[in-house]
Amino acid sequence: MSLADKDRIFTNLYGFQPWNLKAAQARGDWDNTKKILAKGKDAIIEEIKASGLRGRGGAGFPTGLKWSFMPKESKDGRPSFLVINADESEPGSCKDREIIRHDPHKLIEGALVAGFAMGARAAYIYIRGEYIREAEVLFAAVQEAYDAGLIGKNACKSGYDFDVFVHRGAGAYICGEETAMIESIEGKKGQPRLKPPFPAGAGLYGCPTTVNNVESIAVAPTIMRRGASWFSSFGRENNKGTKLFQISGHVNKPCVVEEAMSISFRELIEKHCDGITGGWDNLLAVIPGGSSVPLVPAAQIMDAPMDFDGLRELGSGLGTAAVIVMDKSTDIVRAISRLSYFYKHESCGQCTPCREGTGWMWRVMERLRTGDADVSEIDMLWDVTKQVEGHTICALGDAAAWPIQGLIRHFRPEIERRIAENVREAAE
Ligand code: L3W
Ligand code: SF4
Repeated sequence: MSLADKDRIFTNLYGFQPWNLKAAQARGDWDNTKKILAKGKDAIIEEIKASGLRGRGGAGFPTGLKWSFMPKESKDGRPSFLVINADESEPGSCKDREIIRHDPHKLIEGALVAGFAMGARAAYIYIRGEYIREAEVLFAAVQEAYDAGLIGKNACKSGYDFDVFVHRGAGAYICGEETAMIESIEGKKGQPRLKPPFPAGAGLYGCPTTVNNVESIAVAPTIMRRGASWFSSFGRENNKGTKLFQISGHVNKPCVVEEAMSISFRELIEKHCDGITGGWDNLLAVIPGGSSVPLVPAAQIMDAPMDFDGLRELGSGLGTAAVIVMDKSTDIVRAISRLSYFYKHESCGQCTPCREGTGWMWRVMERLRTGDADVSEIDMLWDVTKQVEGHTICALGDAAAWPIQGLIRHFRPEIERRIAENVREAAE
């Protein structure tokens, strides 16, 4: 099932209308937000739980459940905080950018609704440093919301005080990891913390904190207005709602589009991208969830449901739903080697398997790319990925290992061919 226009949450995704408060209100944002807050904290959390919303930042953790981890009342005078992850740096991902550019009031209203439900004193929106124009829009939209009394003291005349701060990053991918983000906001070097404790127990400034992705927060007001059952009518069990897909690479019309969760890959591409360049027979492989998830070969993904479970069953994942399409003109070994370089470059360096392993993996990948390797090194590389996976403080180690595992799993003959040809050339 695909999404009808009347069911789209992000009605200004392409910026056909202004982003400002007046235009946002005309689209339905900030419409009687006080009434949503009047439902009470527990009712809001229950509604979000019932909607089936799962985190849109990559991990898919149930959003309402995460909110419920926050303390109901402050026991020791410590405030609670909401941190919104707008450090969108995953290669292939560009959906949060579109929300902030064209629909920032959905995010700010969502911050108030989510923050209120969790008893948060303030929200910090951590925006990727490279998003310069987007940060300008966000600063201006937050100021509009303050000026209109929608946030700040007695937000929306609800009797609730709630601040929103925008914090710009400085260009480190790792600051998108939630605890590195917290460190960075605190003014420290952005390095992930060990978990547990999870941020809900000890987060920003040691206070209870929830970190949510931009999209997860921005959909909350619409869910509250249209109801959990409306949202959960899209997708399938355990994979509910609408979702922003970002489709790049070898399609005729790359785009960011809101669709029903669980739409098939084929329908997604046919409906919104005018198909694959050179036709469906020319499709080689797809990275369906941003560079951190393994690729899926063409034959397996064609009719797969684009959701958490469907892609996990294929040994990959929905991630951020950044769909990177590669046709047969792609040098697949080179593509994955380039991703290896990215993870090596972005490793924060505090744990040995990641700091050393990402460098080793990239160097071996480069030799496999040129064919300047022995066939036995394919298995050795596989072993190295297994030494890194699951042995690091944060998920960057896994993210560096999985694309290589996907390549070896599905394209081993191509790697062997390069090695064989290089050996032959050297002998001639
Ligand atoms: C309390 C528990 N809270 C889990 C919370 C946890 C976090 C959320 C998910 O990585 C993935 C990563 C990237 N008590 C809890 C609990 N939580 N158990 O739930 O946690 P986790 O550890 O499963 O994931 P994560 O560390 O948040 C996110 C992948 O997403 N990814 C890339 C994303 C990139 C961006 C971007 O560019 N902005 O988001 C793509 O696939 O590799 O696997 O909040 O605290 N018992
Ligand atoms: Fe840093 Fe890598 Fe360890 Fe994450 S896995 S904490 S990025 S060294």
